[in-house]
Amino acid sequence: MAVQRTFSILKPDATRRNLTGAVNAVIEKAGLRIVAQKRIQMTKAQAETFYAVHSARPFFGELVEFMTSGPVVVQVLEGENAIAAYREVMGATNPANAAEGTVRKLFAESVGENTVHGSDAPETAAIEIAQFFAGNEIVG
Ligand code: YYY
Ligand code: MG
Repeated sequence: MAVQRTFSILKPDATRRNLTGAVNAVIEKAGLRIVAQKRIQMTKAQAETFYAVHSARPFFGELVEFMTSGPVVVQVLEGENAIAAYREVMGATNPANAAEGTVRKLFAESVGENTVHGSDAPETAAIEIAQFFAGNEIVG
């Protein structure tokens, strides 16, 4: 498997609890390299676009409200098989189902406030990276 890039968000529950460094330590210990990173306040429009695939789901309104409730850290991670590797590091969407040692098991408070986002496929990774980063902001 070739070197790949994935898009990551450290969500508002992570910034609120001052956990960005602790999450980054788990990411880096897993062998993923943070090749771009910035702290932003997501707008409602950005959050709605980002999670458009979930727009018909009952939790969509709460999801957009949560994602805009405080700063987030958006990142590009690089490594072997990075998309699947980061999904492993994150753990299951619902922290109650997340494996020991995963970010969501270690830190997440609920399925809604689950600390991290990671892309689920190469196509979505490319779209998500392009939504938040210019090419020259990514330094591998
Ligand atoms: O990719 P991942 O974040 O693990 O889960 P998704 O199924 O893509 O859902 C995106 C996001 O939506 C999830 O991280 C929290 C929220 N959510 C929710 O609040 N309640 C659910 N039952 C499912 C997802
Ligand atoms: Mg997802």
